[in-house]
Amino acid sequence: MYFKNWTTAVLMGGFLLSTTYGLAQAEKHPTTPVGQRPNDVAEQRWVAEAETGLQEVELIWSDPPNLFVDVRQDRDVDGEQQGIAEVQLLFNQPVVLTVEELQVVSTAEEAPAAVDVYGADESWIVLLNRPLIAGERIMLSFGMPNVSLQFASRPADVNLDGTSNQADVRALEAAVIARHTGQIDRFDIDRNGLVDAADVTRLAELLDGSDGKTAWRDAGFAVDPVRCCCGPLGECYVTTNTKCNGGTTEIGCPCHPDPCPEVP
Ligand SMILES: [Ca+2]
Ligand SMILES: [Ca+2]
Repeated sequence: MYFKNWTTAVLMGGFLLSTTYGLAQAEKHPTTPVGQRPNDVAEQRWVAEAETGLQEVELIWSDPPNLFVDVRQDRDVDGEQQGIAEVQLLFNQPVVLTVEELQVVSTAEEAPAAVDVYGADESWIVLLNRPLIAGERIMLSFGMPNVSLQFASRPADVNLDGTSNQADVRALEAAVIARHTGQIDRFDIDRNGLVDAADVTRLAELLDGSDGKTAWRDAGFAVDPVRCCCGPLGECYVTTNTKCNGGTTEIGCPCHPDPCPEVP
């Protein structure tokens, strides 16, 4: 089960992890250097880890939550880079995670790598060697079946439709007028904890490329999730294409079992 509502996830995460990390840690989001938008999707062979014997493990909470879209990258805030580079995890039972078990698949030419994993029992933190770059999508999996997370960076795409344009400004303005506090991570573009007119200004900077940074107006982003595909010889691979290659069939991610069962 995943908490798809960000605020719920943060609040529950703060509560659940309060004895270990505290709410401040749960809300922390390190950053991202500005990167160029990946052009084409990448496709990577999936190498499944050996059977762990932890079939019953469930990821019951993460920060960011599964399928989280970061719409605020590409601008530092008070000297702090933005972007997803740290992932906090809470499992339903004690597990042991290692860097070697982690797999990261990305639409970027070079996927971010997990450089550190620390924690104990049910609570773990994964650190990537870089934040997601603008426009990137990744899938993170942990060497256990049916446990993976997907994140994306889509600067300025506030309404999450895959394009950054004036419609996002209108969506944000509506949130400001409505004093929207339910999805602050989408609407608090300048990260000051409030949703107000200053966020509209910051969004305009994202769209128009102030300070010599990329202008994201009319940028189009793929919104499809990363998918896993099974080939005729049982080979499983992960792709960021919009569909599996010919002769292969989409299956659930991460690839498990691998080799995957032959699909009739
Ligand atoms: Ca949009
Ligand atoms: Ca704000």
